[in-house]
Amino acid sequence: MDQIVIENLQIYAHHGVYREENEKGQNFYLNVVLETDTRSAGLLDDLTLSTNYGEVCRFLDRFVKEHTYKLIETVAEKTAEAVLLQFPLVRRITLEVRKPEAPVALPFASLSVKISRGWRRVYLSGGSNMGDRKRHLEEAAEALRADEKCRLLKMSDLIETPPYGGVAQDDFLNCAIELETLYTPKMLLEKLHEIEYAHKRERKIHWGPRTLDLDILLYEDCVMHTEELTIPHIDMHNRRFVLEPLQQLAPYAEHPVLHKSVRQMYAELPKDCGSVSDTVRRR
Ligand code: A4P
Ligand code: MG
Repeated sequence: MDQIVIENLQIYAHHGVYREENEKGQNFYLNVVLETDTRSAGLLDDLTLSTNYGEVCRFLDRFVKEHTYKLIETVAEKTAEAVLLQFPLVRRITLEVRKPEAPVALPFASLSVKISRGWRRVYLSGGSNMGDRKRHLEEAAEALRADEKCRLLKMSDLIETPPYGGVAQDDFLNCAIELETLYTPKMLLEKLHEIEYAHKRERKIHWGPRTLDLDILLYEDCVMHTEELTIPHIDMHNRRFVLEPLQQLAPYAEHPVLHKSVRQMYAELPKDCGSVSDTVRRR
């Protein structure tokens, strides 16, 4: 990815653990690398197709002056997030916050924290088989759209599917959702649980009926397994109700463990594995 680079932007601000630092202030220096596609702007010589580095500098100056944090870790974290939210063409930011006048009673050249943050491409699966199923799924998408740390890119058709997993229950309405997010996988799971609970989701029977179920299928090419979260979703490759809508959005997305495309996993499903009965168009 192309880069716009800002070196040693000097900002007088008041961050620090000590009271004197908050009262008197000191110089901070920011090194910034913005990852963004500059090709069209470059070819057409058109600033509106790029990110104006002057605006970024003024934004950084204002943001770092207006807030007071104890840690430069926090300055970096909050500032990186603010830039990603403010400048939509920036995909990723690497930000170093230097504090060369830090009160350390020893000789040193500089002290800094350097972090890298960015938008992550994620695929979710949505399912409902209680109440107004269509409304639950559409409101879940709305809730994600309303969250500034998520950009909902695409939603598949809603498809009617027979229950999978051996529990006798009503048919489901399922969909897949593509989004970009600033959340980590764990934070995203918390957000999804929050949306599920807002839809009176109760966790009673494993694989049982539910007003709303939101699962993380893929999170970039992340592979992780903890007590509360497995990515890619542990059973996605066996589920027609997952792969059919996902195939609509991302046929060539790759499962980072099986190294198969969504299209290939879908083609390899056994014929009798929960065939899809109907498709409910969303609009
Ligand atoms: N968890 C681990 N990995 C993930 C992940 N990648 N995404 C943990 C989301 N959650 C993940 O999930 C239990 C816990 O799994 C979460 O708290 C999280 O920490 P749950 O949805 O609360 O519980 P559950 O539904 O009882 O179990 P499970 O295994 O999540 O069920 P599924 O896999 O969600 O399947 N048939 C059709 N046709 N359509 C459906 O949508 N859904 C299910 C439920 C069964 N049959 C279905 C459908
Ligand atoms: Mg779930």
